[in-house]
Amino acid sequence: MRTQVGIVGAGPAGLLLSQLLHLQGIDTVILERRSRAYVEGRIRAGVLEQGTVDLLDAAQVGERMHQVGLVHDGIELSVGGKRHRIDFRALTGKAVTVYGQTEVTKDLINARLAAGGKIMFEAEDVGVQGFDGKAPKIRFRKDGKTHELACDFIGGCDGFHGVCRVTVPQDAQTVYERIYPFAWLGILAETPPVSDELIYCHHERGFALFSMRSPTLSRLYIQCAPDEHLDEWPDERIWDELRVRLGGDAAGALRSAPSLEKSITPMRSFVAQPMRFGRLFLAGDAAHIVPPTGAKGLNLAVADVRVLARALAEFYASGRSDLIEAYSDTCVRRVWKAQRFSWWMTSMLHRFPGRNPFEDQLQLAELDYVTGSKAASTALAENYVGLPFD
Ligand code: FAS
Ligand code: PHB
Repeated sequence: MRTQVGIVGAGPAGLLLSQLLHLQGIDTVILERRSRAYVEGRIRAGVLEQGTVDLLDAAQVGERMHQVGLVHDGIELSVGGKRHRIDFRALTGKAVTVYGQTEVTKDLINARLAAGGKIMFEAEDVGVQGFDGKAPKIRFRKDGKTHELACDFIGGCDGFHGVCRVTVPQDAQTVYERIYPFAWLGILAETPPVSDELIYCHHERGFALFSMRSPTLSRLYIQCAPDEHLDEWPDERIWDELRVRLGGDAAGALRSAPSLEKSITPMRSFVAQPMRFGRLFLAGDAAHIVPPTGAKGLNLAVADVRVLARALAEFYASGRSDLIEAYSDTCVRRVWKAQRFSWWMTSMLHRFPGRNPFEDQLQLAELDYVTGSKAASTALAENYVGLPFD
């Protein structure tokens, strides 16, 4: 088998890269180890920066997003039950769109398959090789047979637990990591959101987030210990905890419902750089992980693919390789700004075990400053809606 760009992973990064290259007449094959149903069933991110919305439109997969996505002009920060609105529109002229990653993934898969795109689901034992030379190859097993895909370039879009990053020699990359002493317990429930906009709660019992997927579907998170088990969290306990951390009138308005999905996500900040090794390009979670407090995970994956698709299209169109050479440096600059913002939001809004009273007061002073200063809330808004592209 042969293609121009072999892509490992059918998450948002791999699918969007394939779609953007297709629109430039460049052939791709995606190898995904999971089934289509599994990939389309995963509940992950939900907030899209304006830049992500614009790129999904450019990729011709934005129609349903504009039909059912919710445009939000701001968020609320709740401190000890007192709510403060951060008005993105007034502070930056921009907004975000609430549209589930699950839906983005479905739209991209439908578009790829409708255009005759090649996505191999349930591809096993994927291995990448030869990317330090001129003839990269991807080996995989499908239906019990071993296959080899020859290509010019490899898009390593296989997420944090993928094969591409770990195939790169360790001494060729530098890894930066911070693991947080807490996790997020998230549920999806068929109940109306308590507010029209997201509410990020700082509370002495820990962080909570009130998000949504539609006017009838809520996505809710509470901070928990990293080693907690789901069976310690029956629905009733989750709803009680959500009410306590939200407080105020909204707590009374929160209508509980059976959880449709329940999961615990560990919290880490992670960067592996550079993001390019010869003809292998890492994009998205394969190269970096942010704690979800800043809603940057999906948006960073899309930002990487924006740079990569353009670099490869220019190479095929004109033979230019300067954008390919600059791929890693261009992406890493944005990655670290998003890392800084995500770490800052996480540090400001979560309760760290073993903290001391001095740190408690600093956290409250930070929240007081951010909710009271136009300059500080503008800085938050600017990062949340998405920093301009270089
Ligand atoms: P993905 O992980 O989405 O996709 C990688 C794909 O590669 C997967 O389909 C995987 O099956 C496949 N793959 C892996 N190894 C392979 C192999 N060896 N062979 C073939 N295929 C392989 N962000 C937020 O902003 N808000 C959230 O609430 C949020 N929640 C999250 C919850 C979880 C559990 C996770 C893991 C992430 C969450 N994120 C969240 C971040 C998330 O949105 C990611 O940033 C986003 O999925 C990144 O997209 P990709 O880089 O495409 O990686
Ligand atoms: C979500 O809706 O899943 C979501 C929203 C904002 C975040 C994280 C997750 O910061």
